[in-house]
Amino acid sequence: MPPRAPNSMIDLRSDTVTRPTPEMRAAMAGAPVGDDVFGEDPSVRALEEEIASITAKESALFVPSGTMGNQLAIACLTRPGDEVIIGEGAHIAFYEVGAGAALSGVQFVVAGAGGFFSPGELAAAAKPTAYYYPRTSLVTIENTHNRGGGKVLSLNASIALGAAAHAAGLAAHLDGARIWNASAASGDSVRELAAPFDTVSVAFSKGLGAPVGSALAGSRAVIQRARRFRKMWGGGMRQAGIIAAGAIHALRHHRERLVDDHAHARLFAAAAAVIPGVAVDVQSVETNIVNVEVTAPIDADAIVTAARSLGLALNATGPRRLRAVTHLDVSRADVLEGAARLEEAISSLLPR
Ligand code: TLP
Repeated sequence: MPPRAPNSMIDLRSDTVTRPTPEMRAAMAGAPVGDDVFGEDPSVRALEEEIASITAKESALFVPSGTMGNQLAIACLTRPGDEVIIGEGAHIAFYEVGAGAALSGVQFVVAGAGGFFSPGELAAAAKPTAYYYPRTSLVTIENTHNRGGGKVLSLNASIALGAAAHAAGLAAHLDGARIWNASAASGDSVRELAAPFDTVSVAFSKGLGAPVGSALAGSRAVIQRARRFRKMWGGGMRQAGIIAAGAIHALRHHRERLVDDHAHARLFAAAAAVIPGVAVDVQSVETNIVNVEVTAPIDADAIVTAARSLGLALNATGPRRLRAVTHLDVSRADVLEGAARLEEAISSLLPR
């Protein structure tokens, strides 16, 4: 990474803000392409095969976004009127513009608290089978959990939840937008973490640093249906090999370094934890997301504005909560400088 100009913005809003590296751009520029709506783009096919192999599912589909991957899973695994079990704060229900209701006609029910839930909480959330209840047909889990501060769902818990869903006759989908981080942090392979689920969506444009794209993996039959919905929803892409090549490059070159992002997140968390006016649960930082709770009587939005004027971008994810995310484009020095800028921003707002 080239050294950062002293006062340039340190952007910790999301791991989606990365720019393609020169090597990634070169791979994209040189990618063999064809018309993917005719199934003729060799780079897209190669990416889909690689994802099917990494996740150990029969088939995979390249899609423009994580949102489309998740929503295709819902469309394929439910019927209108069905209920889908989610964890608290699940991206699929709270940050995808109501797509589950609009596109698939489903409603959501939250199991447990804090994002993850146990097999018992899953069973409690599933509706009995009387004809007047909505039919519970699908369970979705997020690993890592975004709202939960990048927490990893362990392999044992994943296996237990998948088994509980299947025993109750429900399908199970894994929102694996950050499954790469979960795998890097836990040492469990993506294949193992995805195995308990019927479908898994994975993202290339978050921790892996590609500019565009996600994939949905699952059985051949489900992915065939998903391909039809993708076209119906306007997601059929033509020479998409240009962007698929960025994803392939990211898979080959940016997975091993995710542990650096995790170390940087822990470093930021430790530095932020001692700032007067905020609290950080340093122990809970397992991957690249840090939740910062504001304990001083200051709105998170006001901190975001003050921090931005000092060259630090972060997100307010609640009235008293900030989120910082580490990624490919921030170094160890950047996160330490970011924490210093956060301290300056907060101290400028504290009542004297
Ligand atoms: N998350 C984004 C924002 O939308 C909040 C972020 O900055 O974290 N699943 C999970 C767990 C996600 O975190 C996201 C994006 C998605 C799905 C959706 O992916 P995209 O943005 O590609 O549709």
